[in-house]
Amino acid sequence: MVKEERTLIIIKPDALQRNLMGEIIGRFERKGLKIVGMKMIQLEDVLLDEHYCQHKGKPFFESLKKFMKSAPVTAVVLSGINAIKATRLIVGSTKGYEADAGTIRGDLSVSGQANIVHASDSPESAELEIKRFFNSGEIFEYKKADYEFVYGEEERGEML
Ligand code: 3AN
Repeated sequence: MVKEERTLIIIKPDALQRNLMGEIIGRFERKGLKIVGMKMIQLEDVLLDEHYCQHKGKPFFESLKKFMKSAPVTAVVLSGINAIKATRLIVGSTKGYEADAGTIRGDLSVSGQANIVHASDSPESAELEIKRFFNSGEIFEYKKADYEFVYGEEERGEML
């Protein structure tokens, strides 16, 4: 039986301004990940101070916050087997100019700051971040029509 994980992505203001939102969401859909929550949010200091607390005091911190407040972001909860790792692989490493080709950042960004999308980096941060951006009523459970083709029999717990 698959152990589904949930993870959070945040589509950043640069992606909105560059008309890349559909492209980004499409990449996760095509991978087979399931969208179980999605909303636009105008970020403010309180949430950003919490979300980026590990960067507080770094030279780029204020500029990062200004960028993240420059337009609404879209927060998305994705679900699937090993979704946290799969999502980080699709997103690519932090700096667009050195991220692998084929990843979102590698294909669509040349920046260390304007790098299109945030993705939770561990089960612990995924849980915290989903709670930070979503109420339980904003996350949905439903059966997706392609489930039997996205996963094998054993993963679905249907082996005889
Ligand atoms: P990731 O998003 O790959 O997990 P983190 O957590 O190290 O990377 O960085 C969080 C965000 O901070 C990045 N997505 C990026 O927007 C910004 N950032 C990280 N390093 C820099 C930097 N050297 N200069 C400007 N912005 C940065």
